[in-house]
Amino acid sequence: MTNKLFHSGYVAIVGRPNTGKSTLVNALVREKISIVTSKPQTTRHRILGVLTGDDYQVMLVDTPGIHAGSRKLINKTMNRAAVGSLTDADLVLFMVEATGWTKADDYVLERLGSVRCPCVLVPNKVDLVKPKSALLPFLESSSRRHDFADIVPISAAREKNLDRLLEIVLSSLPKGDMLFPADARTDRNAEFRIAEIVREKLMEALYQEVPYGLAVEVAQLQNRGDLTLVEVTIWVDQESHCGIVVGNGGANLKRIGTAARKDLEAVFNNRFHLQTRVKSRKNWSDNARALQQLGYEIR
Ligand SMILES: Nc1nc2c(ncn2[C@@H]2O[C@H](COP(=O)(O)OP(=O)(O)O)[C@@H](O)[C@H]2O)c(=O)[nH]1
Ligand SMILES: [Mg+2]
Repeated sequence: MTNKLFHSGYVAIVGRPNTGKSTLVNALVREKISIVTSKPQTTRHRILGVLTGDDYQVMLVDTPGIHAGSRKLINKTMNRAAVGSLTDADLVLFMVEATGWTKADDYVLERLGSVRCPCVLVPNKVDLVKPKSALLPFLESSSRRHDFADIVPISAAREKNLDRLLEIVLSSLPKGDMLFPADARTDRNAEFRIAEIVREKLMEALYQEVPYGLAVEVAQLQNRGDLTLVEVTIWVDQESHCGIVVGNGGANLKRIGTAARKDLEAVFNNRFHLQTRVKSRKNWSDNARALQQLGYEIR
């Protein structure tokens, strides 16, 4: 039976790559749910951040950035995951950068045309708007682009105006039951989150095309009281990238492993022993079977 006083619903967070969608989910849930780097196309999956209050539960749907271009299967899969999340959303937050509207934002807006639920425009990174007086004209011109239910400028990284955004999110929720336990913060399991944290460190440390050809898989996970033992396999899609990832005398991989371990220990509140191995699998990002094995939903 539906609890009359309880509200719950899905809020899809969409936008072109790099606008700060994952940063927003982490800030609202107050935990690292989704990895963040300065590189576009960091988020590859649809990831839920769950925020529960006394009388509500919001499922914040972090999505891969919607983008034109690459025909690789992984890119199509990412776009489909993002656009698919719009179907069952009760509210859409469309994130752009407050520093300026781009063609890539138009591309996303075209895909929002058929969405039935209200769409709130969320211009992020207001801290970067210079001079400050440029914000108002940006908001005015943006409001003419679509019939937005509201426009809420924020800084996700500096946690500016998130209270106002949360108010709007909560007021949009339909009556509904709790779908996740009250203490859940995400729908993703430990293996997924561990692999993602390692991928975040890899993406930050590597350049050019190497980060985009990476996948991380947890091969072994063992809990021994206050120590967690993890073995991960890092997949690259070209043999020549193995050496780049490992670095001179293994220096790169060591640095990446140390950074990942620190984060894992903070997120899971436990000690970690992390072992990494690099393997190559040619063109995995364009291979349906490989993608499926690595947890991508191919439909
Ligand atoms: N200056 C500034 N940078 C931000 C803000 N929010 C996110 N970023 C940065 O923008 C980059 C992309 O963020 P991310 O959350 O991964 O974007 P996503 O691709 O949309 O998920 C990262 O370097 C973030 O630190 C913000 O409010 N201000
Ligand atoms: Mg992201």
